[in-house]
Amino acid sequence: MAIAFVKYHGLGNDFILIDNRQSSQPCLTPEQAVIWCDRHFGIGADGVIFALPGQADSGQTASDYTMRIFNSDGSEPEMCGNGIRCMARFVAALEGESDTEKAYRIQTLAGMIVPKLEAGGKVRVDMGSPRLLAAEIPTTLAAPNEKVINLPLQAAGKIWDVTCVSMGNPHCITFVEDVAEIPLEAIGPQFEHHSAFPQRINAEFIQVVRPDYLKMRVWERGAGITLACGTGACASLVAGVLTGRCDRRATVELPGGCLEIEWSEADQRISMTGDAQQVFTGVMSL
Ligand code: ZDP
Repeated sequence: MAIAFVKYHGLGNDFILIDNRQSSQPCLTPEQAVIWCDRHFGIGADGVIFALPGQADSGQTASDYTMRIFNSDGSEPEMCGNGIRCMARFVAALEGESDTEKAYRIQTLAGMIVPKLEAGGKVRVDMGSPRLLAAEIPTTLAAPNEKVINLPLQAAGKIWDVTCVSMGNPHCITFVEDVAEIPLEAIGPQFEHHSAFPQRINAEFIQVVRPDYLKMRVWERGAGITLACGTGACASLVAGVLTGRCDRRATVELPGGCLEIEWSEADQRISMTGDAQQVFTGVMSL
Protein backbone atom coordinates (compact mmCIF):
# COMPACT_ATOMS: atom_id res chain seq x y z
CA MET A 1 0.00 0.00 0.00
CA ALA A 2 1.24 3.50 -0.82
CA ILE A 3 0.33 6.72 0.96
CA ALA A 4 0.80 10.20 -0.49
CA PHE A 5 2.16 12.89 1.79
CA VAL A 6 3.31 16.49 1.68
CA LYS A 7 6.26 17.76 3.68
CA TYR A 8 5.85 21.20 5.32
CA HIS A 9 7.76 23.27 7.81
CA GLY A 10 6.96 26.18 10.08
CA LEU A 11 10.26 27.92 10.91
CA GLY A 12 12.13 24.69 10.38
CA ASN A 13 9.82 22.70 12.70
CA ASP A 14 9.00 20.11 10.04
CA PHE A 15 6.03 17.83 9.52
CA ILE A 16 4.69 15.14 7.22
CA LEU A 17 1.08 16.01 6.33
CA ILE A 18 -1.36 13.29 5.30
CA ASP A 19 -4.78 13.69 3.66
CA ASN A 20 -6.79 11.50 6.04
CA ARG A 21 -10.23 12.88 5.11
CA GLN A 22 -11.61 9.45 4.22
CA SER A 23 -11.40 8.06 7.76
CA SER A 24 -11.69 9.28 11.34
CA GLN A 25 -8.67 7.20 12.39
CA PRO A 26 -5.07 8.11 11.46
CA CYS A 27 -3.88 5.89 8.61
CA LEU A 28 -0.51 5.28 10.32
CA THR A 29 0.23 3.69 13.66
CA PRO A 30 2.51 5.57 16.07
CA GLU A 31 5.21 2.96 15.28
CA GLN A 32 4.96 3.71 11.55
CA ALA A 33 5.10 7.44 12.30
CA VAL A 34 8.39 6.92 14.18
CA ILE A 35 9.94 5.33 11.07
CA TRP A 36 8.56 7.98 8.70
CA CYS A 37 10.02 10.71 10.95
CA ASP A 38 13.46 9.12 11.12
CA ARG A 39 15.95 11.30 9.24
CA HIS A 40 18.06 8.34 8.12
CA PHE A 41 15.62 5.46 7.75
CA GLY A 42 12.52 7.44 6.75
CA ILE A 43 11.35 10.75 5.27
CA GLY A 44 12.54 12.84 8.21
CA ALA A 45 10.32 15.11 10.33
CA ASP A 46 9.56 16.32 13.86
CA GLY A 47 6.08 14.81 13.59
CA VAL A 48 3.30 13.42 11.39
CA ILE A 49 0.03 15.35 11.09
CA PHE A 50 -3.25 13.80 9.94
CA ALA A 51 -5.97 15.98 8.40
CA LEU A 52 -9.09 14.09 9.51
CA PRO A 53 -12.75 14.96 8.83
CA GLY A 54 -14.39 17.63 10.98
CA GLN A 55 -17.71 17.49 12.77
CA ALA A 56 -20.71 18.58 10.71
CA ASP A 57 -22.80 20.23 13.39
CA SER A 58 -24.21 23.72 13.47
CA GLY A 59 -23.28 24.53 17.09
CA GLN A 60 -20.11 25.54 18.91
CA THR A 61 -18.42 22.22 18.19
CA ALA A 62 -18.81 22.34 14.39
CA SER A 63 -15.40 22.00 12.80
CA ASP A 64 -13.97 21.90 9.28
CA TYR A 65 -11.28 19.36 10.14
CA THR A 66 -9.76 17.41 12.99
CA MET A 67 -6.00 17.45 13.51
CA ARG A 68 -4.11 14.58 15.11
CA ILE A 69 -0.35 14.55 15.43
CA PHE A 70 2.28 12.03 16.43
CA ASN A 71 5.66 13.27 17.67
CA SER A 72 8.79 11.71 16.16
CA ASP A 73 8.91 9.31 19.15
CA GLY A 74 5.34 8.12 18.47
CA SER A 75 3.73 9.93 21.42
CA GLU A 76 0.63 12.02 20.73
CA PRO A 77 0.59 15.67 21.84
CA GLU A 78 -2.65 17.59 22.34
CA MET A 79 -1.62 20.49 20.12
CA CYS A 80 1.05 21.78 17.84
CA GLY A 81 1.33 25.48 17.00
CA ASN A 82 3.72 25.30 14.06
CA GLY A 83 1.94 22.20 12.80
CA ILE A 84 -1.50 23.82 12.74
CA ARG A 85 -0.18 26.61 10.49
CA CYS A 86 1.13 23.92 8.12
CA MET A 87 -2.20 22.10 8.38
CA ALA A 88 -4.10 25.27 7.37
CA ARG A 89 -1.99 25.65 4.23
CA PHE A 90 -2.26 21.92 3.51
CA VAL A 91 -6.07 21.77 3.66
CA ALA A 92 -6.35 25.01 1.65
CA ALA A 93 -4.27 23.33 -1.06
CA LEU A 94 -6.37 20.14 -0.87
CA GLU A 95 -9.53 22.19 -1.33
CA GLY A 96 -8.02 24.30 -4.11
CA GLU A 97 -8.97 27.27 -1.92
CA SER A 98 -8.08 30.60 -3.49
CA ASP A 99 -9.48 32.87 -0.75
CA THR A 100 -6.33 34.19 0.87
CA GLU A 101 -8.25 35.21 4.01
CA LYS A 102 -9.77 31.79 4.66
CA ALA A 103 -10.13 30.65 8.30
CA TYR A 104 -10.52 27.02 9.38
CA ARG A 105 -12.07 25.62 12.53
CA ILE A 106 -9.86 22.73 13.53
CA GLN A 107 -10.68 20.31 16.32
CA THR A 108 -7.62 19.22 18.33
CA LEU A 109 -7.13 17.34 21.60
CA ALA A 110 -6.61 20.84 23.09
CA GLY A 111 -10.02 22.06 21.83
CA MET A 112 -10.99 24.18 18.82
CA ILE A 113 -8.13 26.09 17.23
CA VAL A 114 -8.72 28.58 14.40
CA PRO A 115 -5.92 29.33 11.92
CA LYS A 116 -6.50 32.02 9.31
CA LEU A 117 -4.52 32.34 6.10
CA GLU A 118 -2.85 35.67 5.43
CA ALA A 119 -1.36 37.13 2.30
CA GLY A 120 2.32 36.31 1.77
CA GLY A 121 2.24 32.78 3.17
CA LYS A 122 1.75 33.64 6.82
CA VAL A 123 -0.90 32.10 9.01
CA ARG A 124 -2.45 33.77 12.06
CA VAL A 125 -3.80 31.35 14.65
CA ASP A 126 -6.26 31.90 17.47
CA MET A 127 -4.58 29.59 19.97
CA GLY A 128 -7.22 29.91 22.72
CA SER A 129 -6.39 30.75 26.34
CA PRO A 130 -3.45 29.51 28.40
CA ARG A 131 -4.13 27.34 31.44
CA LEU A 132 -2.01 27.98 34.51
CA LEU A 133 -3.06 25.76 37.41
CA ALA A 134 -0.61 23.05 38.43
CA ALA A 135 -3.26 20.36 37.88
CA GLU A 136 -3.84 21.66 34.34
CA ILE A 137 -0.17 21.55 33.30
CA PRO A 138 0.12 18.92 34.92
CA THR A 139 2.88 19.34 37.48
CA THR A 140 3.44 18.60 41.16
CA LEU A 141 5.56 21.75 41.65
CA ALA A 142 2.61 23.43 43.42
CA ALA A 143 -0.75 22.43 44.92
CA PRO A 144 -3.22 21.37 42.18
CA ASN A 145 -5.17 24.66 42.18
CA GLU A 146 -2.12 26.93 42.42
CA LYS A 147 -0.02 28.47 39.66
CA VAL A 148 3.63 27.74 39.08
CA ILE A 149 5.25 31.15 38.64
CA ASN A 150 8.95 31.55 39.40
CA LEU A 151 9.16 28.39 41.51
CA PRO A 152 12.37 26.39 42.03
CA LEU A 153 12.97 23.20 40.08
CA GLN A 154 16.00 21.07 40.76
CA ALA A 155 17.37 19.53 37.58
CA ALA A 156 20.78 18.78 36.07
CA GLY A 157 22.52 19.64 39.34
CA LYS A 158 21.09 23.15 39.54
CA ILE A 159 18.09 25.04 40.85
CA TRP A 160 16.11 26.76 38.08
CA ASP A 161 13.34 29.35 38.51
CA VAL A 162 10.53 28.02 36.37
CA THR A 163 7.05 29.05 35.25
CA CYS A 164 4.60 26.50 33.85
CA VAL A 165 1.94 27.15 31.22
CA SER A 166 -0.38 24.81 29.34
CA MET A 167 -1.38 25.68 25.79
CA GLY A 168 -3.26 22.39 25.72
CA ASN A 169 0.17 20.78 25.88
CA PRO A 170 2.55 21.29 28.82
CA HIS A 171 5.39 23.82 28.94
CA CYS A 172 8.04 24.72 31.53
CA ILE A 173 9.70 28.09 30.91
CA THR A 174 13.03 29.23 32.35
CA PHE A 175 14.39 32.76 31.83
CA VAL A 176 18.15 32.91 31.35
CA GLU A 177 20.80 35.56 30.68
CA ASP A 178 22.03 34.01 27.45
CA VAL A 179 20.16 31.23 25.62
CA ALA A 180 23.23 30.40 23.53
CA GLU A 181 25.00 29.15 26.67
CA ILE A 182 22.34 26.63 27.72
CA PRO A 183 23.55 23.04 27.18
CA LEU A 184 20.17 22.01 25.80
CA GLU A 185 21.19 18.53 24.66
CA ALA A 186 22.28 17.65 28.19
CA ILE A 187 19.59 19.31 30.29
CA GLY A 188 16.57 18.99 27.96
CA PRO A 189 15.96 15.31 28.75
CA GLN A 190 16.27 16.00 32.48
CA PHE A 191 13.44 18.53 32.27
CA GLU A 192 11.33 16.37 29.92
CA HIS A 193 11.48 13.33 32.20
CA HIS A 194 11.53 15.15 35.56
CA SER A 195 9.31 13.49 38.18
CA ALA A 196 7.49 16.82 38.73
CA PHE A 197 5.91 16.42 35.25
CA PRO A 198 3.74 13.28 35.06
CA GLN A 199 2.91 13.88 31.34
CA ARG A 200 6.50 14.91 30.60
CA ILE A 201 7.15 18.50 29.48
CA ASN A 202 8.28 20.80 26.68
CA ALA A 203 11.14 22.93 28.08
CA GLU A 204 11.74 26.48 26.83
CA PHE A 205 14.72 28.67 27.71
CA ILE A 206 14.12 32.38 27.14
CA GLN A 207 16.36 35.41 26.95
CA VAL A 208 14.52 38.73 27.19
CA VAL A 209 16.30 40.98 24.68
CA ARG A 210 13.67 43.70 25.07
CA PRO A 211 10.17 43.59 26.59
CA ASP A 212 8.85 43.15 23.04
CA TYR A 213 11.56 40.75 21.80
CA LEU A 214 12.35 37.31 23.25
CA LYS A 215 14.94 34.78 22.14
CA MET A 216 13.97 31.16 22.70
CA ARG A 217 15.51 27.69 22.49
CA VAL A 218 13.39 24.61 23.03
CA TRP A 219 13.66 20.98 24.02
CA GLU A 220 10.42 19.33 22.90
CA ARG A 221 8.67 16.48 24.58
CA GLY A 222 8.86 13.52 22.23
CA ALA A 223 11.02 15.29 19.64
CA GLY A 224 14.10 16.73 21.38
CA ILE A 225 15.78 19.88 20.06
CA THR A 226 13.70 21.46 17.31
CA LEU A 227 14.15 24.71 15.40
CA ALA A 228 10.87 26.13 16.64
CA CYS A 229 7.82 25.45 18.79
CA GLY A 230 4.65 27.50 18.32
CA THR A 231 2.84 26.47 21.49
CA GLY A 232 6.15 27.01 23.33
CA ALA A 233 6.50 30.56 22.00
CA CYS A 234 2.94 31.35 23.18
CA ALA A 235 3.59 29.77 26.59
CA SER A 236 6.84 31.73 26.93
CA LEU A 237 5.18 35.07 26.25
CA VAL A 238 2.56 34.24 28.90
CA ALA A 239 5.35 33.35 31.36
CA GLY A 240 7.13 36.62 30.52
CA VAL A 241 3.96 38.65 31.19
CA LEU A 242 3.18 36.77 34.43
CA THR A 243 6.68 37.42 35.76
CA GLY A 244 6.73 41.08 34.67
CA ARG A 245 9.44 40.57 32.07
CA CYS A 246 7.72 41.34 28.79
CA ASP A 247 4.83 43.07 27.03
CA ARG A 248 1.60 41.33 26.05
CA ARG A 249 2.74 41.55 22.44
CA ALA A 250 6.22 40.45 21.41
CA THR A 251 8.34 38.89 18.71
CA VAL A 252 9.75 35.52 19.68
CA GLU A 253 12.96 34.61 17.84
CA LEU A 254 13.56 30.87 17.52
CA PRO A 255 16.50 29.18 15.81
CA GLY A 256 14.26 28.69 12.73
CA GLY A 257 12.83 32.22 12.56
CA CYS A 258 10.38 34.59 14.26
CA LEU A 259 6.81 34.36 15.49
CA GLU A 260 4.58 37.28 16.48
CA ILE A 261 2.67 36.50 19.66
CA GLU A 262 -0.05 38.55 21.35
CA TRP A 263 -1.97 37.78 24.55
CA SER A 264 -5.18 39.81 24.47
CA GLU A 265 -6.07 41.59 27.69
CA ALA A 266 -9.73 41.74 26.64
CA ASP A 267 -10.48 38.04 26.12
CA GLN A 268 -7.25 36.38 27.35
CA ARG A 269 -6.83 34.57 24.02
CA ILE A 270 -3.47 34.27 22.32
CA SER A 271 -2.77 34.92 18.69
CA MET A 272 0.29 33.54 16.94
CA THR A 273 1.41 34.61 13.47
CA GLY A 274 4.12 32.97 11.43
CA ASP A 275 5.17 31.22 8.26
CA ALA A 276 4.21 27.80 6.95
CA GLN A 277 5.91 26.46 3.83
CA GLN A 278 5.47 23.43 1.63
CA VAL A 279 8.79 21.68 0.95
CA PHE A 280 8.01 18.65 -1.22
CA THR A 281 5.43 15.99 -2.02
CA GLY A 282 5.98 12.26 -2.10
CA VAL A 283 4.58 8.76 -1.89
CA MET A 284 5.68 6.33 0.80
CA SER A 285 4.97 2.61 0.75
CA LEU A 286 3.90 0.91 3.96
O1 ZDP B 1 3.70 18.75 23.34
C1 ZDP B 1 4.48 18.09 22.65
O2 ZDP B 1 4.68 16.88 22.86
C2 ZDP B 1 5.18 18.80 21.50
N1 ZDP B 1 6.36 18.07 21.10
C3 ZDP B 1 4.19 18.90 20.39
C4 ZDP B 1 4.67 19.70 19.23
C5 ZDP B 1 4.64 21.19 19.52
C6 ZDP B 1 5.17 22.01 18.37
N2 ZDP B 1 6.57 22.14 18.36
C7 ZDP B 1 4.54 23.37 18.33
O3 ZDP B 1 4.91 24.12 17.42
O4 ZDP B 1 3.66 23.71 19.11
C8 ZDP B 1 4.90 21.37 17.11
